[in-house]
Amino acid sequence: MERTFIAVKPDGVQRSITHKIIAKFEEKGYKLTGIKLVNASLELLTEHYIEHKDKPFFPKIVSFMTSGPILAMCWEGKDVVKQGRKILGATNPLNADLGTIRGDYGIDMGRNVCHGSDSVESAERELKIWFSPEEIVSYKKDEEAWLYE
Ligand code: YYY
Ligand code: MG
Repeated sequence: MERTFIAVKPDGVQRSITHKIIAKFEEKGYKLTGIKLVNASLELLTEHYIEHKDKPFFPKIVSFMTSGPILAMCWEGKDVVKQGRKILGATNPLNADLGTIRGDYGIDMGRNVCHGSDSVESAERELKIWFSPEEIVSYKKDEEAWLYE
């Protein structure tokens, strides 16, 4: 089954809305297979945001992402990478549809509440950065028979 890396950024943790993000993925039918709070290091974030390393906003995102704990999660299910991005909404919360996390809970781009992997390859890469293999738990849920035909 496909997996994705979803994180609630420091703003989402400080604003006590981690449960809103978890609820969206649970309600859709996705399975939580890894979860932990992380005070991310500069090294970890540089690896995570390697594609943005030379962009002008890189120092800003690193400073924001180290400003408090991040809730790191692994979610599993059919098409979860693409659907996860839809659940989070557009990068700029002002362009994000209402009903999405960023659309419902964000205003500024640099305070957009959450992160979601943008491809299956990114997801595998990011999960390796944030989790050790034993922190991702494999288990069966009975409701899967009612979710998948
Ligand atoms: O994947 P996603 O998070 O939707 O956007 P990215 O283009 O990968 O940028 C990562 C992160 O950086 C974004 O969530 C907000 C922040 N950011 C910013 O603060 N200012 C920009 N001009 C672009 C991105
Ligand atoms: Mg991205």
